[in-house]
Amino acid sequence: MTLTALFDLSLVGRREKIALEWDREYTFGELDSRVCRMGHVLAGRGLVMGDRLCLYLPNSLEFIELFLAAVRLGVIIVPVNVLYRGREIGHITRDAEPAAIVTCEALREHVIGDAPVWLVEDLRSAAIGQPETRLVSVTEGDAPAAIVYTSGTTGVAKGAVLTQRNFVANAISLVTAWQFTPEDRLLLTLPLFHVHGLGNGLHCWLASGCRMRLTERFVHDQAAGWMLEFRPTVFFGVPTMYGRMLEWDEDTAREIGVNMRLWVSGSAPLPASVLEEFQRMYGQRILERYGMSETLMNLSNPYVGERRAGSVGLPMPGVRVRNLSVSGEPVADGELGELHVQGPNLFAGYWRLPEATAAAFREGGWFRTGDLAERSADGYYTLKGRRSDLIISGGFNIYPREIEEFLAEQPGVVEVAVAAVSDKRRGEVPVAYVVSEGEWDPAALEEACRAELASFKVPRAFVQISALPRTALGKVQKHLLPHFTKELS
Ligand code: MLC
Repeated sequence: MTLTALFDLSLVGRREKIALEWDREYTFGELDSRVCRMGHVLAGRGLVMGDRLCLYLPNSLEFIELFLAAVRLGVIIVPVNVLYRGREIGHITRDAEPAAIVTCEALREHVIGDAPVWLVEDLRSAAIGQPETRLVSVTEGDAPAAIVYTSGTTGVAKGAVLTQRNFVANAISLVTAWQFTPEDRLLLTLPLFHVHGLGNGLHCWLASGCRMRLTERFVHDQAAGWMLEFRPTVFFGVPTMYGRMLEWDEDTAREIGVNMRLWVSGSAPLPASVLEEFQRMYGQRILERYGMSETLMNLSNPYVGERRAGSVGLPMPGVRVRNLSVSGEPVADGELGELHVQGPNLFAGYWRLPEATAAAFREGGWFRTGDLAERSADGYYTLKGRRSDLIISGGFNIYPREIEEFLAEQPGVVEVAVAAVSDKRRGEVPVAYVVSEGEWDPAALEEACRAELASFKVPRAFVQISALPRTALGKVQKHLLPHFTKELS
């Protein structure tokens, strides 16, 4: 099945129903017409099947229109985190070779590279006079729908190619497992440039035909008001958001809880203390699930049944999960292994990187997640750490290697290691340990990072050390870095 066929169940099948609250209410029919018009704009600018189109845009109605129009034309969307800056954007536009990068006036100054820049403000005006006839290329479900950049141990972001079928399988499986109906009301504050907001939020909405209120982002001192006003039945969030919601007053929490049927958490581990306190205040138990950009959703605590604190639950429909030892043998329940997954949700490979793609899979199409896990005797998986030194801050992934490589290029930096320090609000934040020569100027290092990297990747502190702790073979031992004690929140 293609995404267009799946989404048409709502866009065509529920034309009169209210679909979206953005600046006003839109029916599915109106939305469909807007997508048709945007399709003509894109086709008129010469986009054809297989072309890449970067979207460097905050959440908006136009983001949705562009995504859906591209999917119909077989154009591959490359979503770009709005917090990315020069270095990150430069890499993506060089690597994906997009026909254009769509951005807005406010973000334009950050776009570098040779790709043509299309302003969303212009596309919006151009769409007004377009016909409402449908342009749909004949694609199979195996056609790529998006390339989502995800960093790796190499320090350079790799493009995970997700097919239409990957997204379709994910949406159908979530709608079923989490019991979505057209009567649901989804409040979506997650960014659409990541698979959590896009593949879960946007696609569950369109596949189920429920009503969605979209906001530009999660603003913690406004979100309580949105919830009281919109009365959502479903909310998708990262643990930082749930942590923030514990700061709201108890009456508000109780009131919000009355209409809600499902709170889902993902993208970073949910502390058991947040789960318990949230249940006390809101009257419901958050459902924790586990996914990745390369695989979309893999495991979830059950909708009906025990939602176990600290566990990411059981395999999603259609997903096979194995816990394997280093040599590829299944490990016994209760023992630590590396989590491997297989199913229709697995991406097609890394964009133009056959070697990295081959390295990511084992025989039989099993994808190596890089996460270490244990399975209980009754089948629940619990994540116990990662093979790589990935840092997750507020639900955004940070690969230390990328920051280390950037800092190593700065004047006076001899050697550098970036490691995670725990943070009450964001879960983890990066801290840089630097061996330097000449004058020690941490402010200059911070400024350089701010200019070229997303704000969540800028180290929260720069610590000068005399040498990096290394093994006899020269590998940096991050656990031996001086313990960082300064309060960061
Ligand atoms: C954060 N910022 C944003 C932003 N989100 N700016 C623009 N648009 C957004 N969507 C910036 C803020 O301006 C600020 O910048 C800094 O980030 C911190 O924001 P905050 O609101 O002060 O902090 P906080 O209350 O901690 O909330 C942050 C947050 C954000 C939770 C809203 O971290 C967030 O939206 N996280 C979601 C990440 C996500 O969707 N991950 C999914 C990955 S997919 P400054 O310059 O002042 O620091 C994946 C697979 C899976 O992992 O399984 O889901």
